[in-house]
Amino acid sequence: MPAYSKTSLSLFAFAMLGLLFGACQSSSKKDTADTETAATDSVKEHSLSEPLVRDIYTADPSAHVFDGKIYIYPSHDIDAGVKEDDEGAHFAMNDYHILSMDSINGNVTDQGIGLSIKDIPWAGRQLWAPDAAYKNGTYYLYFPVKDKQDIFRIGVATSKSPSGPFKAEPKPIEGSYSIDPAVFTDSDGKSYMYFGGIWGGQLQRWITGKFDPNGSKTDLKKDNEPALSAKVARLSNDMLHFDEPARDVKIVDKDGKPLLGGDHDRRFFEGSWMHKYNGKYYFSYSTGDTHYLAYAVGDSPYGPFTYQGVIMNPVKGWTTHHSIVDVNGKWYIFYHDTELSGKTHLRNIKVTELKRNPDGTIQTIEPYSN
Ligand code: FUB
Repeated sequence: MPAYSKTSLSLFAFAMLGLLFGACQSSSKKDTADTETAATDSVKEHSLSEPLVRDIYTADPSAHVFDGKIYIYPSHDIDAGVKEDDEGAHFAMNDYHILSMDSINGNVTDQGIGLSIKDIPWAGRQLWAPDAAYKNGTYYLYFPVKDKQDIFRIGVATSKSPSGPFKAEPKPIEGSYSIDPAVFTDSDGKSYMYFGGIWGGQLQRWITGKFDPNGSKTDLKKDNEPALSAKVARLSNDMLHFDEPARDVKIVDKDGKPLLGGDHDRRFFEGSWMHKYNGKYYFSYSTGDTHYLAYAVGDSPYGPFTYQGVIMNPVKGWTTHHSIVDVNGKWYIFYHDTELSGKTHLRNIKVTELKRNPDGTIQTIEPYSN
């Protein structure tokens, strides 16, 4: 989850602004700010949807319907003054604000801080994309954060209310690593956690099953080998542990062949999500450095999943991360871009309808008009 600028945005306005930005690099801070304002104005004009929240920066929205209300569990982006690097050090978030809405077009209520890094006993730095789940009267907040050795682990915190505050368990979930937990509960009541992210998310450092401190900081660059997979593990009945060792989430092409590491437009990078539609399991994810939200479909929560296509074309900003939720029989995708700030690490969440074709395939969303 690094900080390169996106190459695939095609809007003419963005290209022009890029030239302008290049020409202004040696100018004052004010000139840069003016350019960013112009950039965000252009995004605003062409955007499919509006930012849901404007007074704080939010990203990585995991949305759920709990008790008939929509709850959103996003990252809370801040400008911590940390220098940008390939591993996303500048994404230095410290807490989560939980948001709620009575309906998709309704007002958004900020329920306040649901969990702070200072209240997680084992945490070091960088509170990244969370998710939430409900079971037997308790709400669970799952979160990735680097431990004191600077290794990403996944923790869990509990509350009796979907809006928190949440209390963190004293240790990370045993057997967990990397980032971006997404918890899916199947119709039979069993819950599964999907997780993992390459580059800054450290998944490539776990290929042997143990953390390799000298491992690659970015991709493995093994283009002709099967791509790194997201992981999935069934959760225990108390939702606090893995019930089994994590397995690979295999994504294959239409001929049943695994997607390769060099297939950057289609292979998994980060930001897993799972939803079920008409008995099929839809695994969706970000392709990272090519900035697509893509999906693959399978017959079991474990897969294998056959690649189907793109759910959303690239948004403004390096990262792209989403969730898909059924609200009263209509499906929505929550996502983020950088409309408000024009800066990679200061994002804002959005929502739009997800439409399907009669055969269940998802129609590709274009987040900006030309
Ligand atoms: O918000 C930090 C990271 O950026 C998330 O964990 C990734 O999915 C990307 O959106």
